[in-house]
Amino acid sequence: MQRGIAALSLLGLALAQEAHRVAITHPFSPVNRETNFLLVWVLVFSVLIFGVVAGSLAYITWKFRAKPGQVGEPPQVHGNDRLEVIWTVIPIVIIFILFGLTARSLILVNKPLSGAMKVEVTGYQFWWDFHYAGLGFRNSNELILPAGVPVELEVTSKDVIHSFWVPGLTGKQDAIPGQKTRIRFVAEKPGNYYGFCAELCGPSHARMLFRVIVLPKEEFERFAAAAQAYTPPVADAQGQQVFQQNCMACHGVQGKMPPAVIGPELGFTGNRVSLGAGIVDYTPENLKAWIKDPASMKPGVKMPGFPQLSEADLDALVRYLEGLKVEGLDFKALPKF
Ligand code: HEC
Ligand SMILES: [Cu+2]
Repeated sequence: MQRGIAALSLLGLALAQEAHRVAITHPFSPVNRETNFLLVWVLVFSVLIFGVVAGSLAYITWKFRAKPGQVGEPPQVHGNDRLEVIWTVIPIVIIFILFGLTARSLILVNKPLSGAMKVEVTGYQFWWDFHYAGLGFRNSNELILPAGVPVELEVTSKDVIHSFWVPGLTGKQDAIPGQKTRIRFVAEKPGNYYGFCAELCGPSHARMLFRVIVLPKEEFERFAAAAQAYTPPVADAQGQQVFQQNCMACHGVQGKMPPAVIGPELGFTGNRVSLGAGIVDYTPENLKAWIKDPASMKPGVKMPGFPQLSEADLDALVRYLEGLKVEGLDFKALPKF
């Protein structure tokens, strides 16, 4: 019993600590503030309607209860024109107010942002690719953005329908094969934001997460410049060889991309805060465990495991991947939202 209570309170604590990941009540962009504004008004009217309906029901039940000594049915009331007009007009007024507020929000949220930075977002089972066509580089599973700069994401999918969602920054947008949907927002505060796939897309849908890394503008510009001029460092020659023999067919390393995009871009692995499309923190241990047996971390994953690699080869490979980074940037220090 006591154990159960302890476990439950631990669970409660954990949930409270992680709640921020899905709480749209902590808006960090004008789009989310708009959604939040709407949420409050819908809630106000819902509470009001619930109060009036439940309250009058309770009152009427009490007022017209059977009195002592009463026999048979009490006098019946048939219709009340004034009351009926009132309870028709009030809901119509409420609907018009909510319609007006919603239309206003929709227009604001969908307004094109001038000078927006464009990023192509592609959903795959079960990861995300981010292509900065204008800047000439790619990253996967971690969308790196400048704070205070409008961005426009062009969202699509290469297999089934996914949905791009960053609760702290923006609403959901479907990623549909063969179609481009747009999502626009300004991330105001630097931080590490949790993102989710919000459309059931297969066995590891729940593990198709991602991160949005919002950097101060100067820091983003430094990263983008370094990414454009990037020559992947070779921290371990043996590791590079193992990579070329086993991984290059599916994984790109900036510029040296495979002919078709099959797996995530690994060019900035050493800068990562997460792995496996946001399911675990980035650490050399998790990286090694992933390469050995990704399916144990992510059921249904489309990457084969590499249990045949020797420990020495694995360690060399991890050292090589760790070295793939832009120096002088630490995304792990960013606050998490
Ligand atoms: C047959 C294609 C294929 C091969 C070969 C392959 N991978 Fe992958 N890899 C994938 C796919 C697909 C994913 C995305 C899995 C997911 O998250 O659903 C992935 C994910 C990863 C990730 C996580 C990336 C991230 O953004 O979180 C790492 C790291 C990785 N692979 C490393 C390797 C290494 C190292 C090798 C070689 C030993 C390798 N992969 C071989 C297809 C492949
Ligand atoms: Cu998905």
